Amino acid sequence: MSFFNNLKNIFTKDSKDRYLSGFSKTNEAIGAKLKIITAGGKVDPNTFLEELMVTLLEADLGYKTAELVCNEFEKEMKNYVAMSSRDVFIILKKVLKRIYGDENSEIVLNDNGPTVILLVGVNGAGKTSTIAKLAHMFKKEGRSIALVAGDTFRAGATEQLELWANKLELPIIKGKENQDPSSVLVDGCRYAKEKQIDILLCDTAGRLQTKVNLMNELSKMKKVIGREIEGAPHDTWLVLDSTTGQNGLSQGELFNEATKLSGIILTKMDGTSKGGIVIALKNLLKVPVVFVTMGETMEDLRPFDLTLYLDSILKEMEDENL
Ligand SMILES: Nc1nc2c(ncn2[C@@H]2O[C@H](COP(=O)(O)OP(=O)(O)OP(=O)(O)O)[C@@H](O)[C@H]2O)c(=O)[nH]1
Ligand SMILES: [Mg+2]
Repeated sequence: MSFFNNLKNIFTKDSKDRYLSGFSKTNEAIGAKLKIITAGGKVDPNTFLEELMVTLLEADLGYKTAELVCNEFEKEMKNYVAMSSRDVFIILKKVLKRIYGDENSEIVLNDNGPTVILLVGVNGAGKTSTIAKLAHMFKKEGRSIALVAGDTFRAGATEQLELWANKLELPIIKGKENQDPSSVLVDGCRYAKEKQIDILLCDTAGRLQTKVNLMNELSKMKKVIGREIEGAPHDTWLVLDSTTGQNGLSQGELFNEATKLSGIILTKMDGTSKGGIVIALKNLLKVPVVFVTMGETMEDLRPFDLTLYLDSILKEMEDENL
């Protein structure tokens, strides 16, 4: 079984409830709202599409993706004489699944040495705490892990990661304040090769997607890591705060241009009704969401699972139709 599917099996099999609670605010925004609109079991097609559009926009699917969902929904609607709320539930799930497309979230482990994973994103998105959550998950899965404190810019950033490293009893490779982050990453790669570490998780400083020199710094980091370990970084994940709203799409676009992302980690799902951004990101950027976080403890990370996600954001409607 692939590494990612194995993680899914271990960490999502019995955690449907955690998914549901993590997406409860988005479920309020989509599932509960549509449940009210479709209550009584008869849907007027003329007004429903308008209401669907507003609901999807409020859940942060963004205009383009919400419009696509409504168009696809309208096509499906034609097969129905009168639509019950159960029909709406079934059609919407089918349409969202189709628009999301292939789940395509695989983590390819390096067979010939350490797998290097780089986390990037704007300030405060959740990079450092997500590194701790990932380390905890991968460690539980039986992998050897080391952390690299690649944020040499913000005062206290290294200490923050060090606290997690101590808690998780993991080695940490760090530099001095304001040291070139690329050189710290090189040290990390050399350490990982020497100690035969399975997965090297690299933290980076928060940066605005519009600051060209900071985005170029990321390209440099990727280049130097690639010189140390063939194919590294094997994954570059954008950590995106899901409460940000549509600016998340701009972050996705510009980070993808600068560093060719292999996945997105959506954080802080517990605090937002904007979980619809998952669909928008995949539809517009073609970059899959690989993990979601839904709280501040080490356990609050889950591999992304499309079926569980759709069940979670439409939960209220599903209950109606049991
Ligand atoms: N509620 C909630 N809080 C989260 C989640 N993920 C991260 N946080 C909080 O968000 C804050 C910022 O997280 P960090 O991991 O420090 O973010 P960062 O991207 O490393 O920030 P910089 O290093 O400053 O760029 C912390 O208080 C985290 O505890 C989440 O899933 N849910
Ligand atoms: Mg940080």
